[in-house]
Amino acid sequence: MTDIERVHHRTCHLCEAMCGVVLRLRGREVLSVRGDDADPFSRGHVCPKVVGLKDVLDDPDRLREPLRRTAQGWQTVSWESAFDEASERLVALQRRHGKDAVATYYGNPQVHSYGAFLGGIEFARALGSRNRYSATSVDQLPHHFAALAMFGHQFLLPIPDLDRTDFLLIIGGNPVVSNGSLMTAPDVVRRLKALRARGGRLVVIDPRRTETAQLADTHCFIRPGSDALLLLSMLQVIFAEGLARPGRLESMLTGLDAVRTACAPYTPTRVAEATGIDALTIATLARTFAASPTAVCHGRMGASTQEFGALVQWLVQVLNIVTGNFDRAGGAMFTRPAFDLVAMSKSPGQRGSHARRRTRVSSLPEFGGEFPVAALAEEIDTEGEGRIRALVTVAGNPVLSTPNGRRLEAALPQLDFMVSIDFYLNETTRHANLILPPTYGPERDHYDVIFNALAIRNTAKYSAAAFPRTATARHDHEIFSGLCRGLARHDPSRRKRGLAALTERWLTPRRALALGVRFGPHGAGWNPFARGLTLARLADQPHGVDLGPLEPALPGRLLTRDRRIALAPPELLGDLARLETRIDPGTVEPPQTLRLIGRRDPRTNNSWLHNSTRLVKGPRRCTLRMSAADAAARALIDGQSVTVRSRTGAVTVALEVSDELMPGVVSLPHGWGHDRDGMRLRVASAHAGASINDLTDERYIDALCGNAALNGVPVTVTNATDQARM
Ligand SMILES: Nc1nc2c(c(=O)[nH]1)N[C@H]1C(S)=C(S)[C@@H](COP(=O)(O)OP(=O)(O)OC[C@H]3O[C@@H](n4cnc5c(=O)[nH]c(N)nc54)[C@H](O)[C@@H]3O)O[C@H]1N2
Ligand SMILES: Nc1nc2c(c(=O)[nH]1)N[C@H]1C(S)=C(S)[C@@H](COP(=O)(O)OP(=O)(O)OC[C@H]3O[C@@H](n4cnc5c(=O)[nH]c(N)nc54)[C@H](O)[C@@H]3O)O[C@H]1N2
Ligand code: SF4
Ligand SMILES: [Mo]
Repeated sequence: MTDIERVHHRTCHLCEAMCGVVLRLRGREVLSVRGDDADPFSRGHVCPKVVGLKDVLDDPDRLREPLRRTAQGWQTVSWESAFDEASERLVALQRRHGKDAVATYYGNPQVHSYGAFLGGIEFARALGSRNRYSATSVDQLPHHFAALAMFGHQFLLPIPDLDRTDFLLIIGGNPVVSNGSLMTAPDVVRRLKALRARGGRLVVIDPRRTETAQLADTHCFIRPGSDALLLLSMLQVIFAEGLARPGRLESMLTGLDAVRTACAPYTPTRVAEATGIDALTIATLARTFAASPTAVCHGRMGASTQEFGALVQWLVQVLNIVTGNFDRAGGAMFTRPAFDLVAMSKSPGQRGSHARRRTRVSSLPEFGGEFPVAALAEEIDTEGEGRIRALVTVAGNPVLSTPNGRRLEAALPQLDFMVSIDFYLNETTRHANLILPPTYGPERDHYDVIFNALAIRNTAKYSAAAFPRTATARHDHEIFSGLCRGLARHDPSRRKRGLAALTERWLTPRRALALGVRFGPHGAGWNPFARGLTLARLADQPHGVDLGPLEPALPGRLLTRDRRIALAPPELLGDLARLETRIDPGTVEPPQTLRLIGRRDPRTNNSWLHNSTRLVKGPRRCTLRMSAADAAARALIDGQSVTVRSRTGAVTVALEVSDELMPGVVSLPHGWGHDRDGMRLRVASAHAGASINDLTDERYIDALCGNAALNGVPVTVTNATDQARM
């Protein structure tokens, strides 16, 4: 049996693009991975990272059994004793200090596995702590914030209709490298080229001339953090010149006049200096956007993880709406996914919430039941009633991925107990008392409950596991249920009885998925003879099914109380006062200050693919890029070692002089810094790099929603060898 070669089709789970892949297998071995030409959505496309499907699977450093930290080092333990110890300790700490004494942090890959996603919801419920954190608040929280305020649900995220638009304005996104975000679009390069081939235009606003900017018709440098000013001023031009034409949307809006009034002071001349974009360019951009037959503005990471992220994501949609480019082909549209999370979470409590409570130390607002992760370290290391005593991390590496990682790193040993669900002993999990390693991608079945909902076409695909998990391995959801069972064992008050207990046992993630698909908008429903989707029918279509382009969905899809789009939510209008301080010439910085921004590389995936030799080999990637003018002003030369300093720390890296960078801005990729003590990732340690989040600042946030401002951090850069003299 093991000699026989098989072919297996699935979806790559590594990023948001959902590429179809073909694995050639022999037994449990993956012989090769390539793109699936028959996948109607990705049409054979894959990126270099796809080898991560095989390399992580085969990685000798990948954990395969639970580990327990002892005075003598790491010891393997059985699953049952790991579940028992973890739940006993968690229950004991919660009894003593209250349920909130145990915090959770869910990282990015959790949303790339439906089992981890659905199981994670169950576990959080069983734990009952309000101290919940996730990668959302170092990523797309401003999108959820704007969606809740404008459309009435945190997950009603408008997606750019990439394949049909005539004008794509990208603010702070680099899809050519990231493969698209909040815009699931496999083979995005081909789609961007197709846009230009059909006479459309691509405009990129970014402080770096990125790989995407290089494909664009126009690229404008912008000073980090000033995008809200740019958008306000584009809107000012559009209103002042009578170019606002919301069309059929007009009857579905509230607040049009309030927005017009709010934008009025932001003339292009007034914001030109603060944004670094001249007034004529701003006015022309506004006019061309408004005049285009269809157009769509898409703001992503760089526009989100900055001081005014929520304002930006709001104004992006205001721009789309007032120009009539919303809920219509070629504009920003809502998806209608086969597993429709929005339809399933319509109760007021599930739609999202803001500032129902605040963090203990810095009073940061809750959003959607979570606190901003920028507050995690101080909630652990600040003494007093309500301190976090224990932490459960899932699929995350917050020491490298959240602002001021050094502070979090120092805080973790102060915990009484820590559990990590992860198959790597990484910069974060090495502080855990117990590490519970789940199965990896191809070992489990797959359906994208999140990314199908963010895709530029409605699609659905279910992939079986490439091979069954081994008897000693556990899926994420099995780990969660092992922990839930343990919590109930050690605390009988959490035990479910009767129907609730039966439902809990019966409703596995797979059954929840199957029900969601069957009763979703494309589902077969109760009738076994009806056409329409079921999980079983999807399983028979290993390349996935195309459910067509995005379709207008308004006003039906809106979940605001008055069923209208709130164009001028008071909390966002109110935040303009904070922005106003940024155009004030009184806030000029010392001339040596530079603004630090992030960067992604085609061969990395946040912090966790650096243990693949194939992916990390080649030229050094963790370099500080700086414009020639800034380098000359500091007498720095290409290739030399430089020290970058911020309020929170310093790192030393190689300098790369590059004409890509706007003068005054430097860029360092995130996810590196694998030189921490006690690391076991052999390949990654040899390519350690430095962590940008040793420089980012937990106090530098978007004060409205609490998202970390990872971009635009003030830093200084000096010759590393000068250090001794300073
Ligand atoms: N290869 C690779 N692909 C990935 C990932 C990865 O690590 N590697 N990570 C995945 C994840 S988790 C995500 S969320 C997505 C993110 O996908 P993208 O949003 O496309 O992310 P980035 O490539 O970081 O692009 C952000 C851009 O914003 C710019 N920027 C920084 N500050 C500002 C600013 O103030 N204003 C403006 N206008 N621009 C600014 C940066 O220069 C950068 O080009 O990528 C995903 N895909
Ligand atoms: N300065 C700066 N910081 C950033 C960013 C930036 O652009 N600049 N980007 C931010 C963004 S967009 C994101 S999403 C975050 C990501 O930050 P995090 O989500 O905190 O971390 P990752 O680096 O994605 O690490 C994921 C971990 O999950 C594990 N893992 C992988 N698959 C699975 C699985 O199926 N189950 C389990 N249990 N574990 C798994 C991996 O081994 C790895 O340890 O980083 C953020 N941090
Ligand atoms: S683009 Fe994303 S989904 Fe496609 S192969 Fe690369 S990592 Fe996988
Ligand atoms: Mo992300």
